Amino acid sequence: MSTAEIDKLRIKVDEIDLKLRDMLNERAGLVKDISRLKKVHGLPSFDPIREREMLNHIADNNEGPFETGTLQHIFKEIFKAGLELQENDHRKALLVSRRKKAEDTIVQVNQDSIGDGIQRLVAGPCSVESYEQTARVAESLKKHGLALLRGGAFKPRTSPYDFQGLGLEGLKILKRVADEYNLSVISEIVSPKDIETAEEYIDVIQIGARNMQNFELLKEAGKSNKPVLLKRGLAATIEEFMNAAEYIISSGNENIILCERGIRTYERATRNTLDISAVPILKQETHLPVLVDVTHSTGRRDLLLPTAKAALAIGADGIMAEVHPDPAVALSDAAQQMDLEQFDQFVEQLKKYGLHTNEK
Ligand SMILES: [Mn+2]
Repeated sequence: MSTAEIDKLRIKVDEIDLKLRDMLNERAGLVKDISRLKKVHGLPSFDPIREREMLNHIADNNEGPFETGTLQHIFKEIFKAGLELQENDHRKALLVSRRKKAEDTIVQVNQDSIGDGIQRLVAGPCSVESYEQTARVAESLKKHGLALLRGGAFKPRTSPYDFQGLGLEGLKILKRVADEYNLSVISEIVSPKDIETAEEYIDVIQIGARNMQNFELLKEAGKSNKPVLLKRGLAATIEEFMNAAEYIISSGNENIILCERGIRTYERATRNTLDISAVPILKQETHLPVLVDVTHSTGRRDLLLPTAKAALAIGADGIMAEVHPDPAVALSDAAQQMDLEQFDQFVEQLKKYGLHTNEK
């Protein structure tokens, strides 16, 4: 066989490849049509019985030279690609996605806005323990020109025997302190039935890591007129995190702030592993502002400043950190809260790296 003959055959192979390409794309178009109709009828995208029929159909009429098993393997890949295409379509349709809305969502919290390109700090005690304790932290925030106070009233704790928070009493303390110091308050709500009450006392409803997939709570927060700060679950993928936010936005509330707070890995040097790359991914994939909680991701006081710097450098819309007048006696998270002096240094250092404060 001369090389001219090889060239001729190769041209034919190339032609067939192009035909295969066009046919695969034509097939993908049909799969998408089926997917659309399935959605209308509420049917699942994957149908194993139908796939078995398709594989049998390929085996029935196979005359070779490919063995049936080889062909079935190739077609299985084609089926899989079709399924992925349907799932990509669903992702594209997410209301939180950048594809759905190109411009950044700016969440207004009283006089401050989150997501406007200015990097802010949200700080406060892990738990609200008393008026005096909360007021002392508020005073420190005020001194630095910070306006966003966090504080836990309802505390979902790992152990049922740990301090569970002051509940409504805690919300009342937060409200009093916020009014006295002209601050906005962010506090976690753990039960759908408390959302309405919370609206009277706080400015931002926090949904904590352990409740990221509490879908009834997400839906209820979605009906609220208050912004929602949603923390990433401790074992949640970015896709699951986005879908949790989707529950809120699809219930009518688009004022959502995402918060990366570390994920559980095999590493024990830190309490969790701060997934710093989640910040630019979430900024690319969604139009929502993203905060980094340096306290719960590290669980270590000595890592608060370096991780906060990293968060500012990578483009987070803000940082969240815990501060307590006397961390040693704190009723929760004693090991990683800063005292007021450490907090002063923390803020001063971060200002050099772009942190915004209203200080003159
Ligand atoms: Mn805490």
